[in-house]
Amino acid sequence: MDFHQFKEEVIAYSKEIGIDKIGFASVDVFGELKARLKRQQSLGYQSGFEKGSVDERSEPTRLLPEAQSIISIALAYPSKMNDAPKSKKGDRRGIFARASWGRDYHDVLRDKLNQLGSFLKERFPEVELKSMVDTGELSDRAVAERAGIGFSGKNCAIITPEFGSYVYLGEMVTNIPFEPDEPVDDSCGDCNICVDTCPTDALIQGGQLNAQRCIAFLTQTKGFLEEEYRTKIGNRLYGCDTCQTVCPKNKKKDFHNHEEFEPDPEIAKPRLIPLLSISNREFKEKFGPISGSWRGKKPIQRNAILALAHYRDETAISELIRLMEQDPRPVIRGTAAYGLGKIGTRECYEAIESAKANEHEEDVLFEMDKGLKFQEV
Ligand code: B12
Repeated sequence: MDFHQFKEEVIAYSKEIGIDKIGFASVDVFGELKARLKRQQSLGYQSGFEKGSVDERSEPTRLLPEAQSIISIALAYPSKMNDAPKSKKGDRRGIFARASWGRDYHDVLRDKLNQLGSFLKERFPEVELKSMVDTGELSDRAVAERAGIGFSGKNCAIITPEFGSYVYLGEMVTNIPFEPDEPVDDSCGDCNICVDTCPTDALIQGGQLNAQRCIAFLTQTKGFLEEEYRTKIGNRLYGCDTCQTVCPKNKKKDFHNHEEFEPDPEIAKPRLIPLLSISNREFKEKFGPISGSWRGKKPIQRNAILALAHYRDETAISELIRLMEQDPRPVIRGTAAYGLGKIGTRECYEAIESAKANEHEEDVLFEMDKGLKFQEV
């Protein structure tokens, strides 16, 4: 078989099915990644969302013993929302990060990889393959970097010359000996804007992130949010885009190549107060199809309370009192108490005082006291 010709056919087919960029990489051990993963682990900088051992993550042949190449794909997503509703006083809204706009990208990229897999199988019936999008062992970024999709920026993102960093990544390990592509040159240069702008100093240095401090990670935790971050999270309900929006390489990059990634503004930038009383069924119906709902309703509601507190939105007081008094989840009761304290009207403090008498959970009482402390400031 002429694998050079075959590669050209795969590239042409990928364009036909709407893959924005494709690249080919060798299956050599990812030595630099291995060292980085070990370093991150020993420093406690990992998020805990990573799958597999360091060896599985950096040695593709552990995942597919007959592996000979990796095909990396990228799909561009929009950076601007058409007709974005304004978050106004008395009608405040939260925001989902761009990577959660439109339909869950995992489904869309998996679908593309399945189509690509069928194409390979038709022409090369003895093909063996293993596809991954986000939840697999491989580092999608390390693969993309090697396959020439883009370079690894100081904000950690893979930055493509064409679409900036607003691309989703996925890959397919195959037993076909495709010729590897050349990596793209790193062009961050002296620019350090992302590192300097990160609201929580999570970017330790260019290319190194302490995920435990990254707002994208913090929005996805299920417990009480540490106090240090409660204001910094702002109105973010899921994810954080700061290190991407400030990146000069992303200037004027806004691609609407895929209908699936077009955000519904009422979902990507939803009103905050209705989120506080949304039923499980309604949440699943409305937010289930987006990637930002994968951790369930609780973190989104906790973040919505913190966003209302951030805005000191007095129109939320009655709903917050209801949550503080009646919600079965301690994280929600406690965060509501804290939020009421921050909003800080007399009604808020009186409500916290009286709810204290019926509260037995220590964590929640602790938050109630924190809420009451705002009076002294
Ligand atoms: C865990 C995880 C997170 C964690 C930790 C992120 C992190 N930086 O490690 C949290 C929850 C914080 C997170 C946040 C986000 N994530 Co995330 N996440 C992942 C996941 C599952 C694993 C990442 C990982 O292993 N990190 C460990 C570090 C050490 O490795 P790495 O970042 O993968 O790759 C770096 C190293 O490989 C190193 N490297 C290795 N070899 C070499 C060689 C050279 C020469 C160089 C220079 C560097 C280098 O550079 C790479 C790039 O920085 C991947 C999916 C996957 N399976 O890979 C998605 C993924 C990285 N996330 C993604 C996205 C979109 C995001 C967010 C933008 C979402 C948002 N808006 O909130 C933020 C961005 C935060 C940031 N600045 O990184 C995309 C990135 C797309 C892109 N263009 O880069 C991925 C690839 C998912 C996908 N399939 O599209 N994420």
